[in-house]
Amino acid sequence: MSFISNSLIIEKYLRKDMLPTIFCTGCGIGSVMNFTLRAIHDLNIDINKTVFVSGIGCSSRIPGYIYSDGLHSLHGRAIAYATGVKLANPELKVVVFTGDGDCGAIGGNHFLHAIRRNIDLTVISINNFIYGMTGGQVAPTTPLKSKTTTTPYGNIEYPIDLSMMAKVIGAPYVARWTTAHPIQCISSIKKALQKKGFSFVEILSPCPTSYGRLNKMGTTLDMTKHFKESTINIKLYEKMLAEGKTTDKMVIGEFVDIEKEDFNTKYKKFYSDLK
Ligand SMILES: Cc1ncc(C[n+]2csc(CCOP(=O)(O)OP(=O)(O)O)c2C)c(N)n1
Ligand code: SF4
Repeated sequence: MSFISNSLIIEKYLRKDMLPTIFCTGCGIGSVMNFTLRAIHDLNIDINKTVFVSGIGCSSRIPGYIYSDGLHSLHGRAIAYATGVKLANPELKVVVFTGDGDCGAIGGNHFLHAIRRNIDLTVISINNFIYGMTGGQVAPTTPLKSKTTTTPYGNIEYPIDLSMMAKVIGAPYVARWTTAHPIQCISSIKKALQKKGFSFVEILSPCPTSYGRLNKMGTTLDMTKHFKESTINIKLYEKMLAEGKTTDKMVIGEFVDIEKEDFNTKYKKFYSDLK
């Protein structure tokens, strides 16, 4: 567990001239940034050899606040830029922050193929079930019946499950938690940062301004309680399934943790064998 204080996190890792952040009061994005920096601190990772990459969205603003090299790129293209960074300099640790829209809609293709290639990236997807930055439009992760500004009577499209997508395509590390699970988030981000290959951590996060307000979910505290009540750990879920029971709750936990040769290692071996 991380024992560094918030003020030390700010002192050591943030660009103070960029503060305060643009995040609304009660938004979960700041918590995800905090979890990531705690994981980096605990692992003693050299921030000067780490590049933070993002697309466009509220969640994609994170790299701008971290005192390190970063790329705030185009909507949906964070993973494509990150792939370029990793191929150009395999010594760098490359961390992507991506919204659920950025990752699963416009960037879905890059997400899929980076997993398929097993590029050594840590991708942290902040899933607030909506397009936060542009005013609360429907996202590919918006649950059925949920209200957004483009589905004022409720969403009728089935949502995609980003973590299950990452699992079936073959990512060697996949976990999903919520901002109501800080210890688990930090622990999974640490595992993801140490994994050689594509690691994916999805964090369900409150957007009180759009998703919460439109769906009458109350304050951030209410939304946080809702995350605890509406999720079930994979271990418990599997036990339930074995007993022939089922649940509507969203499954959270660690879904994959395996070893699998990453693209850069394969590439290096392939060309040295040709010589
Ligand atoms: C090519 C392109 N299309 C659309 C947009 C408009 N746009 C900016 S952010 C965004 C969605 C943001 O939602 P998400 O990725 O889930 O991130 P959040 O803001 O919720 O963190 C969209 C559609 C854009 N900037 N560029
Ligand atoms: S609009 Fe939503 S996601 Fe964006 S900063 Fe505000 S609360 Fe966070």
